[in-house]
Amino acid sequence: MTVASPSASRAPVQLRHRRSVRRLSKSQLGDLRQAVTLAQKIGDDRGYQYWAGIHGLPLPKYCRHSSELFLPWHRAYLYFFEKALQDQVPGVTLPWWDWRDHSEAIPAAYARARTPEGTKNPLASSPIQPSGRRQANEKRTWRQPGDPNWLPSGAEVDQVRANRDYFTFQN
Ligand SMILES: [Cu+2]
Repeated sequence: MTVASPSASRAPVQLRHRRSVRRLSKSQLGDLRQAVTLAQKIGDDRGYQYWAGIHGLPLPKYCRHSSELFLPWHRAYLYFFEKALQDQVPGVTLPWWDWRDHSEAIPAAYARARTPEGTKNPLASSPIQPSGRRQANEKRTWRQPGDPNWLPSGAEVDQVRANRDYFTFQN
């Protein structure tokens, strides 16, 4: 019986790390916006509508909340969504932000309708394909983040992170 073993000839995988949205260079933010813009133009399962629909609109959505799958499901979702964006602009990564800083609910890179150059910001809103709309006049996505002070405090997050039991932690 032959047992497969890892091949030493496999090409090395380049490790990428996600950056804080507040520290993206103009070029990095431009690459992200370009990747989303290009993905928004694709109508099949490589496109933005497909990936956005898994977690919101267009319907139906498949997001897993209130279960032990919350964290692994979202981690995998972001990974594959990022891969779809990298198919448009190689090397682009999804940025992160620490929402314990309640002074800014949605970072400006995502919140502003227009870019500093005056173009439509693809990170702020996206078209919704007609078949995925809840109502016929719902043509673009929108956010409803709520009051940032409703988010957990830094102390509350630290308390959760100190948990040593994964199932208690993720709940
Ligand atoms: Cu979700």
